[in-house]
Amino acid sequence: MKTVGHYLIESLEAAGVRHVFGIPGVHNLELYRGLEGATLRHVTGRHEQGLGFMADGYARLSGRPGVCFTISGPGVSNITTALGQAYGDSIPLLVISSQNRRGEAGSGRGFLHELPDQRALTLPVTAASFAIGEAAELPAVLAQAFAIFAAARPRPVYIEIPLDILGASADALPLPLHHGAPPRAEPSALAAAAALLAGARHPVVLAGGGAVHAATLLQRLVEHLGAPMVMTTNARGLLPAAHPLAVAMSPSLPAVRALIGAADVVLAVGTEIGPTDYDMYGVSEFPPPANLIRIDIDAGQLARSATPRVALLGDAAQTLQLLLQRNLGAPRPGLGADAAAATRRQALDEMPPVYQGHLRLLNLIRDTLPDAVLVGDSTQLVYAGNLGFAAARPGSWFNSATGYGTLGYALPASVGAGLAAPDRPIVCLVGDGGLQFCLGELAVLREVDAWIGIIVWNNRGYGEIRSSMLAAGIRPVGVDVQPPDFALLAAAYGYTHRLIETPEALADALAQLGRQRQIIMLEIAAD
Ligand SMILES: Cc1ncc(C[n+]2csc(CCOP(=O)(O)OP(=O)(O)O)c2C)c(N)n1
Ligand SMILES: [Mg+2]
Repeated sequence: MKTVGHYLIESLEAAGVRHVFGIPGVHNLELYRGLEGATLRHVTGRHEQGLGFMADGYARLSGRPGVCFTISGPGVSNITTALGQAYGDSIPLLVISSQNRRGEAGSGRGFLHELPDQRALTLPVTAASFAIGEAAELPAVLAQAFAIFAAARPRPVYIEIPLDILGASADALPLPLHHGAPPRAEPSALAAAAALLAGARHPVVLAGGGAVHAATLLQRLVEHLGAPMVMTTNARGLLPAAHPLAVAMSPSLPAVRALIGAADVVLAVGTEIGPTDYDMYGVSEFPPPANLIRIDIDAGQLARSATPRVALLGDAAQTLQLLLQRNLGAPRPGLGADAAAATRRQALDEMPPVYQGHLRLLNLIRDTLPDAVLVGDSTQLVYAGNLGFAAARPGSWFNSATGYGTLGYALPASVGAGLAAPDRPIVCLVGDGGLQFCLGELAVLREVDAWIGIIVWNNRGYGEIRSSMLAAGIRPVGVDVQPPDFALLAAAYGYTHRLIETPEALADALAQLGRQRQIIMLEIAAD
């Protein structure tokens, strides 16, 4: 008999899924029966939060949804933080969990893992959340999940399946359909956008995480228009670091704001224009540009944060392609290069010296390992990077300091990123505090043959919060938390550890990492 567990694995394989991140338990055993003989590779985490972060890092680099298996109850509550980060950053995740048997779930009698309404718990952090009541519902529910990933704003989807259904027969179930194409921008709106851009004398492009798959098209467009391109955290690298039109700097910075403010037309592509990028310190709201054109796959998002004069509802790549087929005036590639250069200089000058130092360190990492993926947590080095780090290429800079802003992300997300891009070294940027949130996932690095340098920014506590307390006139309390001995910790897992005291030592260690696949922890003693 083919069970629902088998059927799910078959459906995922048919959808092109190659990795699944999971933790088994008595409730989801039937999912694991389905794995026997499958081509899917199962990666076991040490905590469900870690599973979700792994799947997130995997999705960002592979462009495919990250898939997780969890048990009912604590498996689901543990993974919701990772769903929150993925929801905030529009990352496609599919979480499949078990639920108590029909009739037992939510009865209040105290069955193992009983959590009355798992769906309600996941609803605020998913694009869609499904509680399966009959096996026959599965083909349509899976098809909806795949349609969201293929044709809508990519965000997490949650599906729970009672354990009596997981073990039931699926002989009669058809494989889910794959359907759905993203919305296509209206010709009249495209014409209006093209006319505005063709007449622009000082255009600026704002690129966000929704444009990560459209790097080549964006480059063609900004080069045609001569438009400086401001990249949010999730868009870093869409123009290469040294490109004359690249402004890999936060639109929270006054100099970048001034550049955008002086533009006569602003084209925003796949960006929420959200506060964690555009008003990082909550100082003053981003002033909406007067002549704004927005491209977004989410109709609701087009109307949020800044009302555009022209709204183009569609996938970023497809819409840019359509726009490039229109008359955008004569090419004027050099137009905005001086303004972009002046903005970069001024924004850097305005930054506090300590951030400038952090940026030099990040540049050293990039220049020593140009192929590396820098995966960050919420820590001081990463904040500086989000303000002004120019990534070498797309898929080279992402972290959890924006959006939901959770600690603990970087280490497990590095595991997922490494699985999706096995030929690129990963540099994990994490604070001593953040690393302790998901410490258990260190074990997984060996199991997946990771190629990784974990840079531990050790300032012996919650440094950024310590500074915030001092700035707010609060005597620091609860922030000077003792880190473990990282050398012993690395040894416990069988990894190399180096205490890094100079930039030269960091460059040397990273160059070695570049030459040889290895797992190494590089501890930087920070102030
Ligand atoms: C889950 C979670 N809990 C608490 C916070 C609040 N928080 C933000 S940064 C930070 C300090 C983190 O310390 P560490 O990782 O050592 O980085 P540092 O600031 O010292 O560079 C804390 C506690 C958070 N962002 N996420
Ligand atoms: Mg710290």
